[in-house]
Amino acid sequence: IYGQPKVWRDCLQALAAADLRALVQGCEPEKKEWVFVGCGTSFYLAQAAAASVTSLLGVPARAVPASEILLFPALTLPQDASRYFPILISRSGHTSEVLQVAALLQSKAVDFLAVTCDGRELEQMTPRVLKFPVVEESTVMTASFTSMVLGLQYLAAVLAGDEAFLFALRALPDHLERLLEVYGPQVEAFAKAPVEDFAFLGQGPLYAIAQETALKVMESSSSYAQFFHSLEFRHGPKSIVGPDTVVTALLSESAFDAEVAVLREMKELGSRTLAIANLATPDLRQFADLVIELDLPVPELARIIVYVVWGQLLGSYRGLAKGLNPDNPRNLSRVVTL
Ligand code: F1P
Repeated sequence: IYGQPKVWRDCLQALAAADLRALVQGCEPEKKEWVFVGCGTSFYLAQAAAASVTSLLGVPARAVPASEILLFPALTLPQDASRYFPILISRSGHTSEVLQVAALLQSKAVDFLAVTCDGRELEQMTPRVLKFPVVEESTVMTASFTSMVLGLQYLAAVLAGDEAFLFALRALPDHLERLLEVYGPQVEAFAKAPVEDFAFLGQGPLYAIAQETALKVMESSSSYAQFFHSLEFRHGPKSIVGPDTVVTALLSESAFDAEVAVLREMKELGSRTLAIANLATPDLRQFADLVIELDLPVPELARIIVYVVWGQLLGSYRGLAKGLNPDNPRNLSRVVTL
């Protein structure tokens, strides 16, 4: 987790050298709908990528779990194969459900892009491969998640010709280095409290990040963690809130006031609260138990991978505090093969 600034720098270097336009030639998102596919963390990655493509290029894009394509194909993909461009995401390139989707696409002669770190079987199944220089020993995906989101945002920004966005992405490693020094120890101390019940709230592109953050905390610390759209939390889920819960708000800039109001309400109901914001207000500092202020002078969308790092740390430190090995969670394997 602490190595992410270096891993991002390596990925940015590889992306700058790659011919990204050629990778998607003939299947640009204005011509075909991009459908991002993955399992587990790679499905949340798919959601972050779809939101990024829509925001940067102004065209619809979607994310679906690989299992949904296999089990309910008519609900997920159009009959007419010329209308969509699947992007299959898998750190290992070895997950059975993703490989089965790849085989299905091959049988229909549908072109697809593979996004991966290890490559394995997946990269053999298509000439279009975006491979990231990320070596991750842990069962739990951390740097591979952030790097692949970074890479897919980079690809979308290249296609959009958005130089300012590319410039912002290139600045992220230095910013994260600074933030890890300040907030790493604070998250470590926060994670010592014996809490078993976590809720992560986010909206827009940060909803995918809330999902991934909850998964990190579940995997790394074997705790209960849920995720919700921030304002949805009031519609029922808040009945779980009390002194044994931690509610974390991933606060956007565009919906800041509405999202802060939810977090304040949960504090008043007795929950411990953690806020991650780009710029914190005095009011937020006053009621939240921990505030992580990113202070990133980059577009809101370019910040999303920095939001997930604190949940990665929270899960790992919580797991360590419980005497667990966060790299090797119980019941999990690095790759799910059926
Ligand atoms: C995806 C994944 C992980 C999860 C677990 C099993 O793998 O579901 O998200 O943490 O370790 O694998 P991949 O298809 O991206 O390799």
